[in-house]
Amino acid sequence: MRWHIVGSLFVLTLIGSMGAAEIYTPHARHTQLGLIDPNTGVGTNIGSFQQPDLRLVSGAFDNDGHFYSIALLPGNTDSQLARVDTSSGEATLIGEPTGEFLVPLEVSNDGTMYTVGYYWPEVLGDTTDLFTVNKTDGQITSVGATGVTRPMDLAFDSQGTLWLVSGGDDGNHLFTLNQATGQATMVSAITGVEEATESGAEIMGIMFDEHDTLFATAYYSSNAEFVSPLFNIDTASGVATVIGNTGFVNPHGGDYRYASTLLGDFNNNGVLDVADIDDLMVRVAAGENPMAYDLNDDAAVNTEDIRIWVKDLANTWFGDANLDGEFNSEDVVASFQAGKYGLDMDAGWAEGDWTADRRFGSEDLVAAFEDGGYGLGLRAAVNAVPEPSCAILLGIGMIGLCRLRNRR
Ligand SMILES: [Ca+2]
Ligand SMILES: [Ca+2]
Ligand SMILES: [Ca+2]
Ligand SMILES: [Ca+2]
Repeated sequence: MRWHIVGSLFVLTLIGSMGAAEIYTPHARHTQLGLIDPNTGVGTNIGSFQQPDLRLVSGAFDNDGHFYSIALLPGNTDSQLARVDTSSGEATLIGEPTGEFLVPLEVSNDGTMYTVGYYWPEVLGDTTDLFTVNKTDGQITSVGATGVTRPMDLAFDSQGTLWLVSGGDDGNHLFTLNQATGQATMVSAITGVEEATESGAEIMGIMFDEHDTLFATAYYSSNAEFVSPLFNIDTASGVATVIGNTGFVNPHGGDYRYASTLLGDFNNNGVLDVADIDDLMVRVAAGENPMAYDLNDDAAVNTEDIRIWVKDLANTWFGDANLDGEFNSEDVVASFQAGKYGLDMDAGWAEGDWTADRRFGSEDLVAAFEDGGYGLGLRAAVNAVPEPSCAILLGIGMIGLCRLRNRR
């Protein structure tokens, strides 16, 4: 009985923390990913970036839930976009180095990624420009000069205003940036950081929550180890107030992840999308049982959870590759266009894997057609579900599948 009570409390605790808002940040002098509870300031380490020669200096959530950072190459010779797995901390470099020295990173609500040049001509950078970043090849395009020489972090507020915090000679100052020209306008000088830290640390990580509360962490520029509190900053006055101690040594950059109240919205972006079902299918294929993915609370993460996500939560059909609620020729065309049919290559939901084995093959088409939604329109509008006829299958050129079905 005692065990049962303890077990139940444990489960309740985990469920209570699911979907909680969290701040993700590089820490341990750019080598580890950690998360900070915005209510208490308490930090929890996630794991190493597993890039021992690189320093990751920033963090930004895209609107699909992916987390990106800027990696500084050895000797500050270059910087490169990276994507970071928020479960493990592992970082993967994207494209090629940019040829500039960059530190801040942020993504707007429409998915545009921004960074700013760090002016350090003796080493590498000779620009203070605001840049947009191509998330596919990591390359940058100038918007215009900010005029701020030591940009440290960027953050969007809920109105779409882009904020910047600076270090160096302009240290502990908040600016807003004109997104058409790049030009910076100083808003306030931050006070209260030195008093709280007695170290001369400066704010180098800023992030807004959905209510436009500005959170911040501080960094100490010398080689000394510095454990930062989480601060709350009043943007108008610049007054910084300590929320609690992160326990993190020299956190830098970082971003706030919104809490989603939508079941199955694993990437916390407010919609059930391909990224969510892909995430769930990867967990099922891996044979892990992470509780956050257990949609029916049976302590297992398996095909039944996938069925619940597709049928009950997303209210659609297996085979609906583009998740528009219908399974039709568009989905079949799109999945084949991904070019992975019959190949030993990783395939996601949009690429034809509807059986969670990370491959697109005839068994996926069988599973999708057996679900019975082909050509019936929105699942939400369908009551009776007739079997798809061989004529439909022949019509889209799946003679093999038709034979296969007839043999059953
Ligand atoms: Ca989602
Ligand atoms: Ca389950
Ligand atoms: Ca569809
Ligand atoms: Ca498959």
